[in-house]
Amino acid sequence: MTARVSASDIRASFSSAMSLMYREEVPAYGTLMELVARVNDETLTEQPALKERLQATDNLDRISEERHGAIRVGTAQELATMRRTFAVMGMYPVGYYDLSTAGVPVHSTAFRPLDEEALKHNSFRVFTSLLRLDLIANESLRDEAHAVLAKRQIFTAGALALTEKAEREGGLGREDAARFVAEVLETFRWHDKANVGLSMYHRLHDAHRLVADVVSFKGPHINHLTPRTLDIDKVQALMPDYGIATKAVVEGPPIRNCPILLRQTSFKALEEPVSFQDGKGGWQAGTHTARFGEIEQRGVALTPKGRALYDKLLDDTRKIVRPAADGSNAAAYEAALAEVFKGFPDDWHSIRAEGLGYFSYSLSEKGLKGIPAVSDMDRLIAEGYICFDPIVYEDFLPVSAAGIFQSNLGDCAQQEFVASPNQKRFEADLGAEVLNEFDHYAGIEKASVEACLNALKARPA
Ligand code: OOG
Ligand code: NI
Repeated sequence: MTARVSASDIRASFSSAMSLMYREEVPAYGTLMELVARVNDETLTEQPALKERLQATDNLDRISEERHGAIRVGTAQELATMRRTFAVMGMYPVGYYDLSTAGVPVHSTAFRPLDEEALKHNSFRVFTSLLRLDLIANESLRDEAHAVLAKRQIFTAGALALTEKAEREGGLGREDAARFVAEVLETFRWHDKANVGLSMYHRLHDAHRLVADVVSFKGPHINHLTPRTLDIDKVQALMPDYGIATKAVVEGPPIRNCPILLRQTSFKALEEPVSFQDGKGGWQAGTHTARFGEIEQRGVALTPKGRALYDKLLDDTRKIVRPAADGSNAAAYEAALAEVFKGFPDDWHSIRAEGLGYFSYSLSEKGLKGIPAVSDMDRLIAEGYICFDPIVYEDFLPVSAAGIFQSNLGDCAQQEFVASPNQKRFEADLGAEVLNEFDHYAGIEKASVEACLNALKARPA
C-alpha cells in the first residue's frame, strides 16, 4: 500500500491548480496576483515590526500563497457531495450566511481548514452558496429551473469514485491524490456552452441574475479567486495603473492601525461570450457576466461582543450613507465609516482588555528565560513575560459578501426578498451541521493560554 498524502497537501495542490486554471481563464486575475505580491513585498520592507510578528507566528510563508474562492451550487445533492469532496482536502463547513436579506437568493457556508497547523500549511477556503429557488416567485420558472438542475452532474465519475475511495480508506495515495485534484478541478471549470437556450436564460436572468448564473451552466464555475494583501488600500489605488477597474468602496471596516475582521474589494465581472442551445441541435451566440477578481486584507477575529460592536457601527454608518452601486457617494461613505468607527478601540491592549478580539498567547523572550510563579495573565502580560498576537479572522462577513455579490450583478435594480434565514434547512441539505466560528476561535485562544500556563508550571523562576 502506498503512503497517504495528507489532506493539507491535497488542498495545497488543489488551491494552486485552481489558481493556475483561473489565471488562464481570467487574465486580469493574474495581473492582480502580481500587483498583490509587489505590494506585500513593499509592505514587509516598510514595516519590519509586522514582518517580525508574522515570522514569529509562522504566518509569513502563507501570505503570498493564500486565497479564497467562491462557487454557487444548485441542489442539495450538489451541496452535500461538495461537502464530501472538500473533506478529502481537509476543508469543513464553518458558519451560516443568509444572503436573502441582502437581495441575493442564496444561503451559504465557507469550507475551510480548521486547526492552526492546517491553516498555516494552506488556508484555502471556498465560500459556497446554495441557490434558493424557493425565494423565486414565478412557480413555473421554478419548476423549469428544478428540471434543468436535476439533469446535470457537476462531478466527473473519477471525482466521485476517488472521494468514495478516500472516505473508505481514510485518505489517498500519491497517484490517486494527483488524479483527485485534476478530476475535482473539472467541477470548477468555466463552460462557454450553456445548458439552456437563450430565451430560457433571459427568463432566468429576469427572475434574478444569480438564478441564471447557477441554472444555465454545466457546473458551478469558480466565480472569483481572492489573494490576501497586507495593504488593501494601496492595491486598490494601484489597480487602475494595471488596467483593472475596481469596485467603488472597500467592504468592511475602515482603515485602522489594528485591522479587524476583513476588508475586501473586487474588480468588475467580465462580460464573456457564451453559446446557448438553439433547440435545433445548434448554438446561438450570447454573453454572460459572472467572473471577477477580489482582494482581501484580514485582521483579528472578534468575539461575539466585538462582532456586535462591529455590526452596530456598520449599521450606524449605513444609516448616514448607503454606498451607491455606481460609486457616486464613495467618499461620503468612507468619511462616515471612519467617523463612526472611532467607537471601536484601535490599540491591541484595549481590544484585548475589553474582550473584543481573540488572541493567541505565548511566552516572550523574557518569559522563556524564566517566569514568576503566578497565573495572573494580565500581570504576566504587563510585566512582559507573555505576549499576545491577534488570531486572524478566517471567515466572511454577510454584509460584505452581499456587497461583493451586488457589485457583480450589474446595474440592475436591487431586488428585495423577505428575510428568511433557514440554517436548519441548509444543514439538512448539506448533510452536516456547520461549525460555529466563535466557538472555534475561543478554543484556539484557550489552548494557547493553557500552553502558557503549563509552561509556567513546568519552569517556575
Ligand atoms: C460569493 C460572494 C462572497 C466574499 O468574499 O465575501 C465572497 C459569490 O459571489 O458567490 O466571496
Ligand atoms: Ni470573495
